[in-house]
Amino acid sequence: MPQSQPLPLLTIAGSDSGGAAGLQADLKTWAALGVYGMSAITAVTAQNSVLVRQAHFLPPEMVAAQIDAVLSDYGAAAIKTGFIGRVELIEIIAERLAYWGGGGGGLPTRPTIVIDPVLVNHRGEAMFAPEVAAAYRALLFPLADLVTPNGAEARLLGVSLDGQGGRGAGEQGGARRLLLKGIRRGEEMVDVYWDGERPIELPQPRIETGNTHGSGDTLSAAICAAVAQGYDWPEAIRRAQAFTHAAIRRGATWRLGAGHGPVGITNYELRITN
Ligand code: PXL
Repeated sequence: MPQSQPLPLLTIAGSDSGGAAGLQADLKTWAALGVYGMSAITAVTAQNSVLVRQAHFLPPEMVAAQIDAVLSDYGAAAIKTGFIGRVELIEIIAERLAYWGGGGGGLPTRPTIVIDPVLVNHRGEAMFAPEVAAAYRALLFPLADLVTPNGAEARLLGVSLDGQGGRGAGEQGGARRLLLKGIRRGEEMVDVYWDGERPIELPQPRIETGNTHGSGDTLSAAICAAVAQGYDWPEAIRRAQAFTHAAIRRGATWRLGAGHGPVGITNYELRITN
């Protein structure tokens, strides 16, 4: 059988030495979904399931060089950003995304851009100075096809949807589309999608486990892949939710690390059919 062309996807994200979140979660998700993953590293973190011990941010020119190297050769059907954490990195990433997305580098089609605004740790505590959230809004929101904050990040970014503290239709901060991730409602976890028209609530049964490290990254990465594969946004989000749900279920009872354990990213379709 002839092989179809792989879809190249780029994550601009931090390394999680523990392999649970960050670019490791993105690349595992993309491998499981059968797309071709690439990475531009923003920061190297020394972390495990218990804590982030250190973060070393790369120089802006090095982040730009990685983005330019891969896009000028492989191109990308879609791009996701994750852990960035510094205003000067946001500035250079926004500049390079505007260049490549605006046709400057001669890409045949504009890559879809998903911004996962990583601003808090898993306890919901802010990790960076307030200027970082402001820079996301000013520089990355206008370039984004979708922004995927959790509840705590939405508050730091000043975005809200109807029924989540907003007035009227909500405040989307200039982003074209928003996905508010992981709102707990009784025995359900609800993600709310909003494209400026009406919010779509997407509930999932809650899985009782502490092993959710990387779940937000996995969801955003899976959405990025599904949109690149041609699904419309609500359907891409549904498929990504199913994928993430399967990852949380797979890791729900395992014991990896003493703290906030990782999700079990896996090719669940292969597991089901084999
Ligand atoms: O899950 C968000 C996240 C993503 N990437 C890196 C992180 C974190 C959370 O701490 O450290 C590198």
